[in-house]
Amino acid sequence: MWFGDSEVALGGVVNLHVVVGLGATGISCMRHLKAAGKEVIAMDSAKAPTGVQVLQQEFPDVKCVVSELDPAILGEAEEIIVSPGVPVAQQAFAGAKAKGIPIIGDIELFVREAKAPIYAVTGSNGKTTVTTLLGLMAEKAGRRMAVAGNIGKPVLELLQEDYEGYILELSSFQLETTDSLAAKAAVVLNVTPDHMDRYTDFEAYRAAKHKIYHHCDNAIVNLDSPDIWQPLDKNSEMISFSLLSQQADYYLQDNKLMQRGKVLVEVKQLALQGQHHYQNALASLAMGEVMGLPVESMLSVLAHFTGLSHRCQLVKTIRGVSWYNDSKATNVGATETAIKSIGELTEGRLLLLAGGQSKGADFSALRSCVASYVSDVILFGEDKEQLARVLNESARLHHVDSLQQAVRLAAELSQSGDQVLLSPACASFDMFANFADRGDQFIKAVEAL
Ligand code: UMA
Ligand code: ADP
Repeated sequence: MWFGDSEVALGGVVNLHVVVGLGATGISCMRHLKAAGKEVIAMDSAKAPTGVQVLQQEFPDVKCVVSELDPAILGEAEEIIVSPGVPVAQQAFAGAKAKGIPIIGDIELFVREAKAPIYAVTGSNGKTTVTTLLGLMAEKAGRRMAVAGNIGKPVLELLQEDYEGYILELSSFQLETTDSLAAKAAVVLNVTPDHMDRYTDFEAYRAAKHKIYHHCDNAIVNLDSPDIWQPLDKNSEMISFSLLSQQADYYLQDNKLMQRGKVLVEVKQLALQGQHHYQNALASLAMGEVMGLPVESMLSVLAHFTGLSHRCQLVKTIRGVSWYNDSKATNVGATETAIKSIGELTEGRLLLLAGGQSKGADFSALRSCVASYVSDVILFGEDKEQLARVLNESARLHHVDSLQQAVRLAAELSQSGDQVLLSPACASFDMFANFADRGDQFIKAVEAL
């Protein structure tokens, strides 16, 4: 379907740019390309994409194809700009690919224009936390740095203003379609399986994350997982962090965060306790070194940062039972981390609420940590049977139809001294608008107990 003048034919259109996906990213790409005077067509597989009204208001002359992607138009483009949520493996792009038409994303458009240094963060878990920490650390040091990317704000929105640096959270989807990034510093925090419905295998997912290191000046690497950063470009300086090895530049030793033999801080002085929080702190300190941030301002942020909503946050303690919201745990690695960190804190039982959309995940990695720490798993959502098949010998399983039922059942099953953890290991889109909506509904249900 066409919006706009259906008489318009493609013949004669030169330098055509096709923007695929009309969410937040697509709209930012439209604004950027139109401001640069480009000829643009917008396209979206949805019937009524969220950005279509903005598009019609701001660019009434722009043609927009909805309901499906049109391979013929894609095949006429000089460049195709896809949103992160658009898989480029789909058939509609085959012809364009065969013709060698570049398929890029908003990050590629951004890095071609950006003048200030880029500090780039990726990983399967901890991206938003580390990106936020770096933003707070820069602010504390009085530096004018922007924060954007997968965290929510499309990067192209930053080009309007002057900044002395850009702190970007980048997803594997965004990195897939970016070739010109040459970050001042880049970090892959960790890589555990996620988005397996989008990648052919784990290696393809890992390779997408690894692109963040291409042409970077300083590669910040996790010494505990060499497979996620090797090999590095020969011109990149390496700064390492580790939870296990004192050979790293930043590491954990005797409950202290260390920098090359020097004690930075005892972990008990940090607002957040637990191995993954220390990993995020060490990675942030290493990135901050390249950003030129004073250690004191970084440590001050770490001392006060109590974490982001929906990431393993204590909601409330009711009649001796502590209720934790970890709705942002949308993959197995995040849930494993939450179970271990809460499980190790508690003498009582741990009850887990999990389920949703699996995204092609293999849940078997959860088996042993559930067996070690969890007494009961309350399962909900589209792929709960998949979880049940894997966990049936690890804990008592209960099946429910809604998150509210899960909360009520957990209240019946738990007693003083126990912990209840919502950490779904799944995406939320089967039953909720997004992970934040799932977390908010959980909090509401807990508060109603
Ligand atoms: N669409 C198509 N064809 C398709 C698939 C999607 O036309 O085959 C259309 C949809 O109909 C929709 C549009 O694409 O109209 C949506 O694009 P999008 O999913 O890329 O969403 P945006 O609103 O542009 O948000 C994106 C990121 N979304 C995804 O990666 C799925 C946001 O990350 C990011 O904050 C934002 O750009 C700004 O950079 C969200 C996310 O879930 C938070 N990220 C994943 C994660 O963190 O696990 C990677
Ligand atoms: P991302 O942006 O990569 O999704 P977040 O900071 O939003 O990361 O955290 C997502 C989930 O991962 C939360 O459940 C959080 O508790 C968990 N998490 C945060 N940091 C780490 C880490 N370093 N390793 C493993 N899990 C983590």
